[in-house]
Amino acid sequence: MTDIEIISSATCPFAQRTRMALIEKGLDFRLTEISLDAKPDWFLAISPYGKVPVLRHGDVTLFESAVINEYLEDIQPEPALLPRDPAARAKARIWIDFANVRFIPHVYKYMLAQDAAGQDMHRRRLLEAFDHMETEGLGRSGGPYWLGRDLSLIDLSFFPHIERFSAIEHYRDFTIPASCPRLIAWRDLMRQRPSVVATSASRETYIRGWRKYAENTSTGTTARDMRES
Ligand SMILES: N[C@@H](CCC(=O)N[C@@H](CS)C(=O)NCC(=O)O)C(=O)O
Repeated sequence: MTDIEIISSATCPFAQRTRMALIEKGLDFRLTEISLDAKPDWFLAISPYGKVPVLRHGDVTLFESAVINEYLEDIQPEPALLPRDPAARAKARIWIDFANVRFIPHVYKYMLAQDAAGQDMHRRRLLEAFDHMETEGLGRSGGPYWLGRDLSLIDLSFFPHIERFSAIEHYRDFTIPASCPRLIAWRDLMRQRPSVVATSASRETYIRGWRKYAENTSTGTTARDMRES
């Protein structure tokens, strides 16, 4: 029996990052799914923000998907998902920060916004982010992955939310623009990876899951944090 456990909720994109990293590294893990609508007390005791994913590994308990993925990189360096060179490693972390701070929040805020002005603003921010990702990310590396030939934690950080644009398109009639062909080719290549196949759900499932954001009815901490930030 494996001693790594991931606590997730069905189709959480942040937990998907971590599940993909575990699969890419060939690490066995146990998946425990909880309902975010009825968070168990044992979960609240180990998740200070009330969010999944949480990783338990022996006596180590961690939260925040980007931090968990770096921990996995440290305990299982092969296959490497970050460059070894310190400067290249730092630059990779800048992209992961970009995903967390400058891209993903606009996805949620765009969905939560119920008025045209709010939606327009976050749609514009997403278009700027897509342009930056296309030219400065995949454009500079030459692809097919974010850092070139090999998959990295950057690809894992962006992919789950890129994949959820099928639901965003359903609710907001907006998706990755045709002016980003590298991004579209990257998404299609990522979809073929076993780590994606094993952790993905159908478009219908994503549409069901994102209704609470699209209609701004979510009572969860993710929506609350996005409304307040
Ligand atoms: N920054 C966190 C975000 C995690 C997150 O927002 N998870 C969502 C599920 S996808 C959650 O658990 N939300 C709790 C809630 O909405 O009550 C990470 O990267 O792990």
